[in-house]
Amino acid sequence: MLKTLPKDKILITVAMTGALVTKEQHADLPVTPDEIAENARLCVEEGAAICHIHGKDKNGGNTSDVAVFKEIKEKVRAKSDAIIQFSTGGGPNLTQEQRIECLDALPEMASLNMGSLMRLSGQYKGTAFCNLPEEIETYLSKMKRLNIKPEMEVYNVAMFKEVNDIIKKGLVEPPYCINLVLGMRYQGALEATPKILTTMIDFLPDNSVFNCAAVGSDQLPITTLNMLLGGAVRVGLEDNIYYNKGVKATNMSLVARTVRIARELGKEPMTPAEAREFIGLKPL
Ligand code: KMH
Ligand code: ZN
Repeated sequence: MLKTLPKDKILITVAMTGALVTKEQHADLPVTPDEIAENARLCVEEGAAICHIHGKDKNGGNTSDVAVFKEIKEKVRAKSDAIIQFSTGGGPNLTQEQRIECLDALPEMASLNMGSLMRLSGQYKGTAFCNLPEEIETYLSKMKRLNIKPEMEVYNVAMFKEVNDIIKKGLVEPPYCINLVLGMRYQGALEATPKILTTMIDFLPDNSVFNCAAVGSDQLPITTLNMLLGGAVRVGLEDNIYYNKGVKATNMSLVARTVRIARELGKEPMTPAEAREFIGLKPL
């Protein structure tokens, strides 16, 4: 059986910064550790429990610098009790060896990408977002050693093979946090449609807590559908910079809208403490 959320609860992740959005595209994108920490505080106030975080260098580029991740962690923790989840997807400029380095800053959770996709646009067109089975296992064993809970990022049904393999090998503990990422413009990624979301849910292993991220204008309808189906919701500027057509969002406005919709459906947002208990993290 899936570990669906209690009917009266919603669990919200905010993906605040991402790898691909720039300050030029969105002036309010939080990039520095101070900006990320303040956004995290405000998003938790609005109802987010988990902050998914990418690190940036002084020029706004993706970085693997552990010192940056340590500073982010310290500053976020000083302002809120958000569950801190670092991205090991990093960004297209980073190597496998670099992407894993953020784990040394000891986040509570980290993303774990469950297979490979091909980039289709921009400077990195034709280069793979590469996550081979042995690389997934390397990431996982470091997470296990450092007591960091993985959130498995699954972009298509083929990636459930990797999910099932690591479960069979006992490399990941239940409940399994799985983020269904739909609508990425990469070859091998699936569209964000209701049919694809429900199909992906059919493939989830028992004891999964399932989250959903959907890109661009699909974020609102598809994450709302996931909420109705007993899953968690990921919103934020990493996946979508618009509140509605032509109107820029902020991380806080996207979280606040999710909470309003949830409340109309009789659901209250889990606090970070409640979310820690639900997904099996140690209390702070
Ligand atoms: N933006 C997607 C690539 C990661 O950072 O590791 C999903 C993601 C994965 O957030
Ligand atoms: Zn990310």
